[in-house]
Amino acid sequence: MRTASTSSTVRALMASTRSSCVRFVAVLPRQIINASLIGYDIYLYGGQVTWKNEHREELLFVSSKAIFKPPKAIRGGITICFPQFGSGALDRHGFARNRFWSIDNDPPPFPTNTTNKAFIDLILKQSEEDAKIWPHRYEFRLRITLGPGGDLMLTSRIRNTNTDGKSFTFTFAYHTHLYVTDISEVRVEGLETLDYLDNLKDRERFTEQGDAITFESEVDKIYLSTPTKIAILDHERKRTFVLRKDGLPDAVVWNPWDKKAKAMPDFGDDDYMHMLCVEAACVEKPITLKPGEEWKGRQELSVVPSSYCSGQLDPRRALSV
Ligand code: TA6
Repeated sequence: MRTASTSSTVRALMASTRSSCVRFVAVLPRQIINASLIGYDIYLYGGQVTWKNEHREELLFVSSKAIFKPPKAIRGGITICFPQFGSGALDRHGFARNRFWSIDNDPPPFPTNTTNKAFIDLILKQSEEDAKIWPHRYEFRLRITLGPGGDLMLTSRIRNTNTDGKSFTFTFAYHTHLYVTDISEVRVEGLETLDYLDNLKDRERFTEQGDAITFESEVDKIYLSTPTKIAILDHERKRTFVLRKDGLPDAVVWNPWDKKAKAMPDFGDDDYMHMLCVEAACVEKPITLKPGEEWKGRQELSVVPSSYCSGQLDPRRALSV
């Protein structure tokens, strides 16, 4: 792990194995962040990330039945969906989540307005095997950054490196499993009144009604042209996740609820009560890159105390953090 300014502040990057998934435990240097335990785990299989606070509590949900072994992606954390979100010509959610990524030990600097950040770059490129199912050369650079306050930022840079002059097209999502105390006490702010595609109804288009998004049954929606900031309020714990995004116009919201939870072998029967997926995504309008072109998509997560006034959560305060 490096800071944006210098690599000499590397403090801890330990590799361990959990079954056959290589796992890196990255801990921020003490001089960068007071609570040195705030951190994330990175799994090279799928480039998956989990995220903890200063009490070593998981901020992202990881299934109680998660399988830390290929070929499936780990059920939890943040999964990369590329080059296809959902179903289509490729396997569901694309192949990136089912490949081993490598670490770039000498990453290029990105333009950034904050210097006090620690980051690690993962890289995925075309393999011979993938060329048969998706015949495009690309470089996917995933930068995982931990901000001074413990914020988790993922920046994806995907470049078309085709030498045959061909463009390629893809859809994308940061499949983000948030840990929530009790799903029935969760409220999402920032998506109300927007249009969405309902995955439970063959992606039929609807408009969200009402002034609050709460949960009492299965939900699987792709909200379109969403604002760059979404708040997920965990009423029970009085804490709010703030999701900021850039380059990713859509937002997926998913909870399988009880029946589907029971049908998933790597998901505990009651896990649905403690998970909500809110995912910065680009689904409705796929991205096309010509050779040499690069696309960038960023998702940043932070946790703040919820504002709680007279029994009502105040969305304006949550969103202005
Ligand atoms: O992001 C929501 C979603 O596309 C849902 O449709 C749901 O099935 C979920 O992803 C999980 O997909 P997976 O292939 O990981 O089981």
